[in-house]
Amino acid sequence: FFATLQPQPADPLLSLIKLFREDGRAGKIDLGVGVYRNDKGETPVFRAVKAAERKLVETQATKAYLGADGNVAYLDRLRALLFAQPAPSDLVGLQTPGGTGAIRLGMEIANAARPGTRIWISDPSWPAHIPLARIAGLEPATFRYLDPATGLVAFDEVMDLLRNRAEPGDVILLQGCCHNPTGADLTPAQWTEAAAAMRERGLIPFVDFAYHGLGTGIEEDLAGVRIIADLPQYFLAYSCSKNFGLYRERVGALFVRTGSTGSNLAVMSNLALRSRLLWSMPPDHGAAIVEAILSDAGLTGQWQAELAEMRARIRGVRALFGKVPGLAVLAGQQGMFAQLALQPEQVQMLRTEQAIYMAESGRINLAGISLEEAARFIAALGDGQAA
Ligand code: PLP
Ligand code: TYF
Repeated sequence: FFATLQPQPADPLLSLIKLFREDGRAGKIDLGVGVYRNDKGETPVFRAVKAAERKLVETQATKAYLGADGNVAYLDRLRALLFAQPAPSDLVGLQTPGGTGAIRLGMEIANAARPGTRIWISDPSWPAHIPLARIAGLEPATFRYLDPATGLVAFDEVMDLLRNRAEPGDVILLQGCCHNPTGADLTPAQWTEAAAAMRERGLIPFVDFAYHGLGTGIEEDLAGVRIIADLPQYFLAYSCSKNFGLYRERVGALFVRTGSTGSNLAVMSNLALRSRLLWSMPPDHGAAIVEAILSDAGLTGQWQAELAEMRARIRGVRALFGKVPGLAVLAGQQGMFAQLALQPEQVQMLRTEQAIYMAESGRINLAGISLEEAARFIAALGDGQAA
């Protein structure tokens, strides 16, 4: 029965977790998978999360099923956090297992509405985007995103896509902030220009928002999403994995602006049907934590302070790298990731000779390094480039 199956490659980013764990060398450095670490290399549970969990243990009265759309109070809190108030009446939302669940479900709905729709994905992007689009039935296509000379978004290419290459009804996948893997984000003025072009040409934005609060600030990081939110129809896939440190709890949400309240029932019931067929209903614990944090001013303040600490640390590492010849662009970019101009052989050499782990693409997770280790990494990079 299973003889027809071919072995599939493991996710290269997730494979790094295991490779790194198995490396016995002292002083090894993990710049691989996108998980925030503090200066000691730990990914601690947020204090606000611990407090919310204690509260849940005390107060949660049942673990009985919730409905297919998940925790409604959690969704209301996210809606209030993300959208200008009052949120439009044609905005529907559903809790999902992580940002990945939201992306998959959004793509399923896009394909259910218009089978085989083309979806434009930045090159480079998070490696799961293209296979997720394909498995949902969409037709992925790519556009060049980064200008390596400046470290900024190749905005002319983005606008050429939106004005000329994409066709009405195409979906445009954009990351809300802290672009993975480049760290290059659109400026608010560029978001405005891009949104105007999408409106004019009938393109449907699909925003993947997985790093809210890890860029400049909780409010500042919303600039792009708020501009897109004025468009008549869009998808927004939200993840609480990084900004609440809830990775393994699988907390996310999908919001869809349907274009008219008359479409809400059709869109929402199709979302509910497909989510039921994919995962029945989303896991509760993580979303209950987020709800507990966002519904308590004290916990919200604590969460905001912890996120601010993370941003400050990432900025510190960026500033340090920014002083290295050839890496100045890193100082002005956003979030945990940066794309280094390394060949796969150089990446391999850093791994075997220096115990420094990063994605084969040369993407590094800046939060993976302590300020102390950074000096060794920078020196190793110099050696690698000279070799
Ligand atoms: N989108 C991007 C750009 C990401 O980097 C990630 C990373 O994990 C996700 C979505 C999905 O996150 P999760 O499914 O863990 O919430
Ligand atoms: O890009 C990253 O490293 C994070 C974590 O299949 C991740 O987004 C990587 C691969 C994957 C799921 C999450």
